[in-house]
Amino acid sequence: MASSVSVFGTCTHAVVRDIPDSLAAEALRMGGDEEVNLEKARREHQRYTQVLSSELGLQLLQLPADPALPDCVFVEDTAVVCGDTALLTRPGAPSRRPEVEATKKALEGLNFNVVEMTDEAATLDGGDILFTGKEFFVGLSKRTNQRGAEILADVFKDYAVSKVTVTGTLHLKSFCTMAGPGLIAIGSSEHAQRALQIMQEMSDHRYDKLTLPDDQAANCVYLNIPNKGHVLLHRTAQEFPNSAKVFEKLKDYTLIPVCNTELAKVDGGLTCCSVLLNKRA
Ligand code: M3B
Repeated sequence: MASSVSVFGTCTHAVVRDIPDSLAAEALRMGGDEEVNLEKARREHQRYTQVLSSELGLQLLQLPADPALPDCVFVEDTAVVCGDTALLTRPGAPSRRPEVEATKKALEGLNFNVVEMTDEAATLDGGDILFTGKEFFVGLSKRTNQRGAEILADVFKDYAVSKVTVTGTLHLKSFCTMAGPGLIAIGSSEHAQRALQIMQEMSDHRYDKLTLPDDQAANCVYLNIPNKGHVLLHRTAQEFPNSAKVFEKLKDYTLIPVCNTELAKVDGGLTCCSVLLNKRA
C-alpha cells in the first residue's frame, strides 16, 4: 500500500460513457455553432478509450449512453475521486444532474466510499477540480460555486483546498491540467495566466509549469503506467501544431496524440471523457 498510493497519476480503472445521438443538437455549449460530426466524434472517442484500455492496460467501465442526457459522455464532471473516496457532484447545469446516477452505480460497484452532494445550494462540476497530488484547486465558475467548494474541502480533509476564479471559459481545466508530478500544464491566454498566478500565490508548494500556446491543448491527461512511466495524452499536431511542439520537448515521456475536434465543439476536452481510478492501493 505505502508506495503505490503516493505515486501521482497511478491508475487502474477508467469510467467512460458512450456518446448519445442527442449530443449533436442538444449538448450545452458556450458558443460557436459548428455542427458536430457524430460519426467522427465516436471514432475519436473510441480511439481515446482504446488508448486507455489496449495501450495503457486500464480496466474500462464503459457506461451506455442515455439519449435523454446529451452531455453524458463528459463523465469527469460527475465525480471527484481521490484515494478510495468518490465525491459525486451536483453539476451546475440542472439538465446534467441526472448524469451522476450512472457514475454512482459504477463507483459503488467498485467499492469506493461514495459521498453525495445533497445540499441544494451547492454546485460543482468535476471539470473545475484540479488535484495536483498535494492539494486541490477548485475553479469558481458558472458551474461551480463556493458551497460546492466547501463541501469538497469537507470531504477531502487531508488536503488543502483553494478557490480560483475562472473567467473566459467554462471550467478551470479548460486551460490547465497536471502534465506530470508537480508539473502544471497551462494555456497562454490572459485568463489562464491569471488563474495560474492565483494558484501559485495560494499554494505552499512549488510547481513547474508547461506553457502551451493554445489553452485547449493545456487540457491533457497524465498517467503513470507500470513499465511505461510518464504517459501523456495530448491534442494532436494537426489540431494545435505549436502546442504539440511543446509537448514533444518533454523528456522521458510516452506521448500519445489524441484528436478531439468534435467534442471540442461542445466544450469537451481530453480530461472530460474519463474518471480515472486507482484500485491498486
Ligand atoms: C466539459 C463539458 C462540456 C459540456 C469538462 C473540462 C475542460 C476542456 N457540453 N466538461 N470536464 N470540461 O475541458
